Amino acid sequence: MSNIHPNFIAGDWRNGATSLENRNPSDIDDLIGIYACASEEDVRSACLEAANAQSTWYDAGPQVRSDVLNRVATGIEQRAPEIARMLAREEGKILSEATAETQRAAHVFRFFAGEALRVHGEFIASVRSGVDIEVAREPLGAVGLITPWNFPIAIPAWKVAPALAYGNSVVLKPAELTPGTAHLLARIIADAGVPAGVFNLVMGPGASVGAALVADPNIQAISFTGSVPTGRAISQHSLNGMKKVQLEMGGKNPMVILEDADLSVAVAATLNGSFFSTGQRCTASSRLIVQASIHDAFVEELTRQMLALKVGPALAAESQVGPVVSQAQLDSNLAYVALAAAEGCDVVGGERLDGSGRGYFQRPALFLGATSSMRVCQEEIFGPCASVIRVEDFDEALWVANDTPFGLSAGICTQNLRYAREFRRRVQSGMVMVNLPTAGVDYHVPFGGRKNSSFGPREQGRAAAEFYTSSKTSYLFSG
Ligand code: UN1
Repeated sequence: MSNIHPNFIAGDWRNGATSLENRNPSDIDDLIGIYACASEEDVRSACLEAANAQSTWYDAGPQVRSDVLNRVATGIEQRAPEIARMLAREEGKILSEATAETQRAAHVFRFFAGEALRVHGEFIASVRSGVDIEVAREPLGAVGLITPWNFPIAIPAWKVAPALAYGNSVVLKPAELTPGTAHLLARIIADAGVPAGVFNLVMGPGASVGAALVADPNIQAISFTGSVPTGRAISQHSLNGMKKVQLEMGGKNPMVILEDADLSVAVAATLNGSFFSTGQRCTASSRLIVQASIHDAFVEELTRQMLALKVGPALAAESQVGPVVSQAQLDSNLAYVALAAAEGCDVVGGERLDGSGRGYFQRPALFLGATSSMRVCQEEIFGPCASVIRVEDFDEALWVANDTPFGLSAGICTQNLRYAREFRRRVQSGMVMVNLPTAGVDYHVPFGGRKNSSFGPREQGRAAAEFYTSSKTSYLFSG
């Protein structure tokens, strides 16, 4: 396959100096394509062109921006089968999940096509007579967006769409493991009539391409989703350059099961939250905090359903759980399975499985008999593994739920309104789910967390305006 999928810079499709192979984690003998890596010079050029093009895009006005975003949504819908296949093939999500994610991306673009028409300001009476004050929202300029491999179209969509809606220009750096989906999205954005330079795609490793983007003086803000160490490094570099920064990082999300829970609701929510998408979601439920009186019944039913999950190639119709994304991630997951046993847990599942091709398959795992201070209960694993912690009552459950450096999403299964309300009020997380999986969020409401999970303004919904705009307070005296 000699065809290299190029970067998109200043309206041109440009090959980089080097390239990367994109392989299928369901079968690593399947080469999906070869994707260009941007050089430092490419990144510099993309950032400069983005900065130069931004004011034209802003001046074009809300109708033009809204129309373009609507065309992107339509383009995604029209090419949804192709995008979903690519997503499943390069990331390993099963096809139904990949299809749902693709639809979500189209919805996000439609939502922000509407938001482009609803940029609000404020008029405030001055304390001085004859003076009027207006607070307006303006775009930031050129923004750098760095996205992870686990949602290869939804996360680019929920960063690119608001950035463009509010009049910014964009340089997108997708994860090096999943450039194919981002590349298809870039083609759709280019075809939707975005002026040259307003949207740019630079592919390649974070250490070179991402770092060059973060350091570039033409970039006013960075929005990043990924790991805590990378997020921390990005925030420090952004601070040096006085860039605005938004970080979405890890989770160690609790799912509390109280004794009055509807068992089938609790098991369904947990199965989904812990193991669907191979557990590769920052919103995955990785700590199952179960009241003693329901513990055995819950664990028995969850174990039965977990072991019945069909793990297999992402594109096979019968698969319910696809492969782990990469060899490195699989090695890390298997090391955590060994660690759970070493820390004293009773491990169910978790072993490497042979698929039909050479893929990174792993059986989902439960770590029974865990306690909150164990490393497997404190560190994000990012795989199909969940620890089960037995607690006596609601107060202990809440304490354990909050005993983590993360605070993204938190779930509780109960039919008791008092406990549901108390949990909603006192759990230290950005999102709370009652009788629902911790993962799988709506696309039109704020997304984000507390502690090590997030930094900066929330993403998605109307909250996205906080990050992608800057407020300007103007005073007018007419004399
Ligand atoms: C979801 O659970 O629907 O990387 C979205 C992640 C999150 C997105 C989760 N930023 O897993």
